[in-house]
Amino acid sequence: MSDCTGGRASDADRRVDCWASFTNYERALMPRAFVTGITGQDGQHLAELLHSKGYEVFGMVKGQNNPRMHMMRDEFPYVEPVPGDLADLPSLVKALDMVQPDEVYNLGAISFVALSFNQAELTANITGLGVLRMLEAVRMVGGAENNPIRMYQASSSEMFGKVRETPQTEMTPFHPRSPYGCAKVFGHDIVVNYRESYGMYACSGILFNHEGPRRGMEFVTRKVTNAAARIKLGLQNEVVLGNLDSKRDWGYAGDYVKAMWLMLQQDEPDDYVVATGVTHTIEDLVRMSFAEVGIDNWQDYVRQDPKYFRPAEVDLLIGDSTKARTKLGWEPEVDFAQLIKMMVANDLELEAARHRQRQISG
Ligand code: GDR
Repeated sequence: MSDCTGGRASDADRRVDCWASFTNYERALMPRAFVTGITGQDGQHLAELLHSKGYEVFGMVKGQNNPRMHMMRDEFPYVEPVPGDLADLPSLVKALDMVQPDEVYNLGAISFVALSFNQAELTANITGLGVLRMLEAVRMVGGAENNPIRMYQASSSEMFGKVRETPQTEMTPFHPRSPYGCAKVFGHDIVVNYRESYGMYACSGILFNHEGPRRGMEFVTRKVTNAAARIKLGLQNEVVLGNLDSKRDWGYAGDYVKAMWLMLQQDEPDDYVVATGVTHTIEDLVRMSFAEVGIDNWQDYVRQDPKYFRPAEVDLLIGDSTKARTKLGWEPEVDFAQLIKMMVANDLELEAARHRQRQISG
């Protein structure tokens, strides 16, 4: 047999560069991961990580003719798409029954906080009740006793909201400030409840903001780094933002998915804060992104519009990830300045290439 099999804990670290050479027998021995939210930023990073560790990766795909699947097929050919929807329990049961996963990573959600104010019921259904449905599906497929399926739930620092203490730890009480935050609190609490009630191996990662070149344009980091690049290239005149005073603990998504995987390799399931421990204002983000493209007078390019302010804001987030660092041995490798540099460089290259393409095609 090839020496490429992964497996939990001790041997799961081996890299796999020989995917195509696996026989069906070898594939049957590989650990299997089922991931919701596979087409999102974290899903893509996690797919890469799991593949490098020798997993067979199955990604849940929602809806008909999902356009993001074309991107997945081209960039992540090793991910096996599986139909399913967090709003539909029978589809989750069917998906898990077919995949028979060792690990489930529930990353799927309505994840844009601003949108959750306009689509509160949908957010509660997918981001909140979707977690309950996934837990039920895991119980139904894995069995009520000695369930072998391990589950990771993507909890969020948005649960801390109007923070009760600084920095925030696993013990900090929640005070969510958006329908998204409220739905995440339900998801978090129901994971704890199923773990305590049924002995399930289910963990929540309370991840603080995590970004990178794959971040969607609706989130403030990518909106700003992309605007700085486009302004530098003469493709845009200004960027319109909301609150510049709120503070976030921003890390790199590529670092954070490693913590997700580590949580499922422990002897006992538990919940962990994943954060850098450093906080910055949105204004810092803007100033540093513009400086990266050589523009010091960023104020001349930024306009504020009330439409980007939220009905209730989370003013300050800063996480204490001592537990993840000591128990999981997890450390972030990319700091805020490196993160901005990486994102701006990516946006400069992307926007310049798009511009050249537009010129060629007239
Ligand atoms: P957040 O991320 O709400 O923290 O949730 P986002 O980048 O959307 O906002 C961060 C802060 O920036 C302020 N802001 C703006 N935000 C956006 N999107 N657009 C703007 O124009 C703008 N101007 C100012 C916001 O008011 C806010 O204070 C993210 C998501 O990924 C969640 O899914 C995840 O759970 C948490 O991080 C951890």
